[in-house]
Amino acid sequence: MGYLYDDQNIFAKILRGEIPNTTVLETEHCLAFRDISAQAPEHVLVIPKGPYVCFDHFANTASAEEIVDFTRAIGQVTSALKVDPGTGGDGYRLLANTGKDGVQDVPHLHVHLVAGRPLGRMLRDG
Ligand code: DGP
Repeated sequence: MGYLYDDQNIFAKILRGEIPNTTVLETEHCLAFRDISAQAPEHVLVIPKGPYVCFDHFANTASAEEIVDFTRAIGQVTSALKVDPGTGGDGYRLLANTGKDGVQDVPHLHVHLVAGRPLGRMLRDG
């Protein structure tokens, strides 16, 4: 079964400028903006501009240029937030909630980048 992209999802509206956002970084193929319900001092969502529902949809069908841009954008955001350990930052966590079991609320691929406090271990809730 393939993916059907719903262009009325909230991130599609953000990309079209119909809903405001606090942009951290914009590239040719990506937008990074602050999560409206931040769960850490730094909580940024990085999304591709293309109509991809989730990570595997993107990984399997996006162009190499889009994939490189997305990966580099995440790297640039870690630098902008000064959380990258390579330059002395305290680190961060990347999460891409996907589908029903992953509890994905917005059906447009987004990576959560959270940082700014100790984040604990993963998957405590089981
Ligand atoms: P997920 O559960 O992984 O699909 O996360 C969706 C995230 O999107 C959630 O952390 C809250 C955030 N969010 C929802 N609506 C908006 C919005 O209108 N603006 C911004 N900046 N973030 C939003």
